[in-house]
Amino acid sequence: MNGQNMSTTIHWHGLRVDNDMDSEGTSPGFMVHEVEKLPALPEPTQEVEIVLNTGSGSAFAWSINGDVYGQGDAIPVKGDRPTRLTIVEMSGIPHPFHVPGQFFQILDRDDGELFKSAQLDTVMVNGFETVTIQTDFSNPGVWMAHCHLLEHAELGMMTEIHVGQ
Ligand SMILES: [Cu+2]
Repeated sequence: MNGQNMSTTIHWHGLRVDNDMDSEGTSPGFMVHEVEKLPALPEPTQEVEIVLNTGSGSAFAWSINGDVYGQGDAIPVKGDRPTRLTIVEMSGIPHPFHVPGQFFQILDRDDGELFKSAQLDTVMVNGFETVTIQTDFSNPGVWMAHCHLLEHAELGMMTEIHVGQ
């Protein structure tokens, strides 16, 4: 589902769906809503780059922004402001990338289907692909962003996003 080209694990989060979007273009039980016309997004006032790659020096490690989880710094962002995230895949391997606690919309991608939804929390980033998404970071706190292939997450493809007030 969701145009993903490989299997992954799924866990459901509470999705905030406007009443006028409910059941639009979906089957009963589906919680992801695809709509043709989304509200125009505000211009982003902060930008974050997330680089997905293997871990340096090991064929059995995965990294975000050059760091295997636990070796690097968290990503600090200011909350409640439109933020553009550029996710760059460098290894050639696809990763379903999960940004917990927030919802985002895909702005642009190099290949794959441009899935039109304002309610995503995971996006498939294909090998060597760059995907640009936008979120408001409306949910403050410490959130563990990670690849949703759990073996990649366990081998380091996780990072903390610290969403401030
Ligand atoms: Cu992965």
